[in-house]
Amino acid sequence: MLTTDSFFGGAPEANASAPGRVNLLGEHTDYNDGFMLPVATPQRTTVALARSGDGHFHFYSSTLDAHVTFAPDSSAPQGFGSYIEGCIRLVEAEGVQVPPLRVWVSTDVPVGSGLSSSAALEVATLRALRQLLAFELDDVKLARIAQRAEIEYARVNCGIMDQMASSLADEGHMLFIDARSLEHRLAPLPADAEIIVVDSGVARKLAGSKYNERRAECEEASRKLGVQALRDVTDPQRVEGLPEPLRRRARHVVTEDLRVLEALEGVSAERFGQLMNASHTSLRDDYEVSIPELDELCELLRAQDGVYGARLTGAGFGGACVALCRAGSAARAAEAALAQYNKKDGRQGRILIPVPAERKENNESV
Ligand code: NG1
Repeated sequence: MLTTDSFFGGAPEANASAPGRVNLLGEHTDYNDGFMLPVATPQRTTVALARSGDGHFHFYSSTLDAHVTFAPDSSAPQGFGSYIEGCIRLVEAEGVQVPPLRVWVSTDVPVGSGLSSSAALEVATLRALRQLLAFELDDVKLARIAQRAEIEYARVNCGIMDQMASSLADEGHMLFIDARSLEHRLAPLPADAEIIVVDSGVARKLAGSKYNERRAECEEASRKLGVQALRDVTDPQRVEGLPEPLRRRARHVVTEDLRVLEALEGVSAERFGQLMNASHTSLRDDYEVSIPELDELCELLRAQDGVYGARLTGAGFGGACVALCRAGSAARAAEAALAQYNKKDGRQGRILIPVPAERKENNESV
């Protein structure tokens, strides 16, 4: 594994980092122009840069111990390099000249668990490019470019939540995002509460194809209702005349937006937990993006002392659950839930947040 010293032959010229995100409420609402409430993860991705001086791009991921080299008139092979190349090309498209670079990446954001390691990579890359080349780029525009890198270069047709969260959220607050206007503001977490995130250990295999299917269903529901996007439906009764499964898909999105808006008013931790539970039920029954392991993990988390509510977080079909807990009770609640969950053969659930002490010490990527 290469250190920055050995990769750059000295110090890099720029160095930036960005977090992943955990979404507390507002799932599958971003591509419906709706609302969401993510927080930043304590885990971050770091990107260091320097001019390569040899006419080639060289990307190195110390997490994967993988190296990619390509000439400026060709492209990086699909993989971690696509995200970085996408950011570089899109910055060039903004009129900034980017010289051939050496790019070093390291992350402890868990990959494939729904904490947006890809957005963290894009946002950290753009921050490092902004630092090196000293061009003007505000944090919202940065998020938009990061989202385009994901769509056009990594070929994932995502909404804007992950990149907005990585660019603008912090660990101590929820970031309210309006995906249509990109209006955003930090809001306090419920008083005396903290979050835990527990990975189910189930990889998100169907996420890509089912994600696109859900997007198409939402677009069809909007067309039938004569609205630009489901965000424009504020009365859940309006979806009741839609044919199935569009009725249930639209009902999830419309009620989820209402849950976010209620939570934003500053509800108690108990009420916030109820809204999270209702979100999970809606994702499971109406949106059909849960799996039995996530349902079970949420049940086990809710059964622990001090847990106000729990839901799957991210796109679903595997990945992680997030729970809101009384301050000081999160780690113990997660351990107790996992002790039950992992009793079944082959299960490898684990705590992602709060970052377990031994992982913190080793700065271990998970
Ligand atoms: P994750 O869980 O990071 O794959 C996906 C989308 C988001 C959002 C959520 C569902 C990507 C990269 N991101 O998140 O834009 O739509 O699902 O709320 O696909």
